[in-house]
Amino acid sequence: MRSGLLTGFLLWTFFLNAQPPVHIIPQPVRLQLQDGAFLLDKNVQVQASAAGREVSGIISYFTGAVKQVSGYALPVKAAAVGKSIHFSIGSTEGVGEEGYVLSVTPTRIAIRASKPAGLFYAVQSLLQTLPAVRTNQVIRIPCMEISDYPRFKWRGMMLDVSRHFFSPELVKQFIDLLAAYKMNRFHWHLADGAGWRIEIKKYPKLTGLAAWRVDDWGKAWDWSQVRFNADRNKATYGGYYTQEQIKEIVAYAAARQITVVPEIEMPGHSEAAMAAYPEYSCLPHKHTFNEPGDFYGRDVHPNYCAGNDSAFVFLQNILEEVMALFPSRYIHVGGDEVDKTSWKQCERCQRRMKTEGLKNEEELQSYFIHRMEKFLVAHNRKLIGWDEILEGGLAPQATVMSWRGESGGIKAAQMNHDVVMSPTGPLYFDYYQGDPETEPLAFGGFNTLKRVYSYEPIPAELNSEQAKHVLGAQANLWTEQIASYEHVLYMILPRMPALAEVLWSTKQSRNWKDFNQRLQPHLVGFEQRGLHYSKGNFKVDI
Ligand code: TNX
Repeated sequence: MRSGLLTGFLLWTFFLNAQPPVHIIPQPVRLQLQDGAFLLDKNVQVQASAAGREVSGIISYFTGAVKQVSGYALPVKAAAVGKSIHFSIGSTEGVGEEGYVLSVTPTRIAIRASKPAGLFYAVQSLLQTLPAVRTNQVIRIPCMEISDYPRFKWRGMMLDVSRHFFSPELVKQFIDLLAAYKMNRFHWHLADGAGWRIEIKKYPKLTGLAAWRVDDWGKAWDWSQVRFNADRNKATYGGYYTQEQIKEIVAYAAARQITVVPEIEMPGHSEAAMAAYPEYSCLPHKHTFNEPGDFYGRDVHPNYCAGNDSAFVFLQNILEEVMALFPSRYIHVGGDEVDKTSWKQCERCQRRMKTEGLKNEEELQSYFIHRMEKFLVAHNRKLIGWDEILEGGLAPQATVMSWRGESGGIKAAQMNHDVVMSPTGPLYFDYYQGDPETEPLAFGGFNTLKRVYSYEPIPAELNSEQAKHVLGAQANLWTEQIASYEHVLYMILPRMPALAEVLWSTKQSRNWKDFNQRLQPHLVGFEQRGLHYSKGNFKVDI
């Protein structure tokens, strides 16, 4: 009896003093927990000591998120009194352009950064200490001091909206998730063989025709039955983003410190565009694009004709409209998996090779990309492309996205070109993350959570100068097999948060066991918010 009372007393005091665990992902560079807590209630006021639209946007993002979980609409004041949360822009030592300093005491939370980006990231850290969904309990934020900044400046995630289309609303939800984990590049794969997804005013057939197909391949994961839905969807399938919608998404992302990098694939992966405008291909007969995996399993793939100047004009006109919509310095021009057969069969291409002194079709591809780079550079933009752009000679200022392993990236960095690492293993999120027997059909491969978490973006082959060319890394979600947004979520959760930690936190702090522990409350949050995620069941990781 006495020992029962004692245990009860101990449990009670433990409960009163228990520090709610802080489970921030990505792990902050410096985090020091202290005794006590800031109790968030309806009397808390917010103070902004920095003016400007961007800062007030971040503050209303914060108060909006707090309102969702607490119900309190915290007032924003020029001079807050009492228990308060202070945002300020000012000098912060050692945390750089994206870093922040966050201090939580029982009466005051202070957030300081040299740029709005840092304030936004501090907000993300703070929000991760709140419940994931509406609660009627008092919210305790543990007292702590954080100073934090990212390891890499390119923390990216690509979404392929060509193979399957996702509405603007879903794209925004995707962006929200990236923002929650301090990711800052959204690579938007807007055009591929299976569908064109961006309105181009000059070429209406791209959206009138090339955005629609008969989808006889869309196997959607049936979430309620946990089995494949084998129904064949014969309806017209597709969609595209209007320029207005794109502007809105770009602004939405910018308010979350995310740059949207658009990709327009060339010279291959172009079946959809070629079906609408066959005159710009080498084989100007009928082209079709009926399947999400349209690039695969054909005899000859159409390419933009490298021997036809009007094909370049076509693409440059498209890029002009693209640049007007996307402020991103980088414009992605694809460049991967070009089937050179049509160029080999094309008289004009062969003639071009002769007049330009090009030895083979690889050099013709390089000529193609060089020409696009010249155009982009003249418009004050930078070209980025998949690692095939190295073949036949890299364009002088191009940045390489290394997907066929890291060798392309290593080579480019050794040539003093910037690089974004995105090797299929482990950064292709269309690959399996668990046992294929129980997982939804995936493209192939195995990229388990642990493999993602263990990824090191700087290859040992690079010396410290060359390593500076590695801007960061990104994961790619190709959607041949992914027809629903639930499935998108399932493929990126929780692998994306693992990648976020790889890209933000220090190399020394990486700890799989600790990450796993911090991840658990996030999984509960996903559950509570109805977000599908993989529980992971791949034995090698356990
Ligand atoms: C290769 S990665 C592709 C994509 C496919 C992907 C499937 C790359 C630049 N090209 O077209 O969707 O594999 O994993």
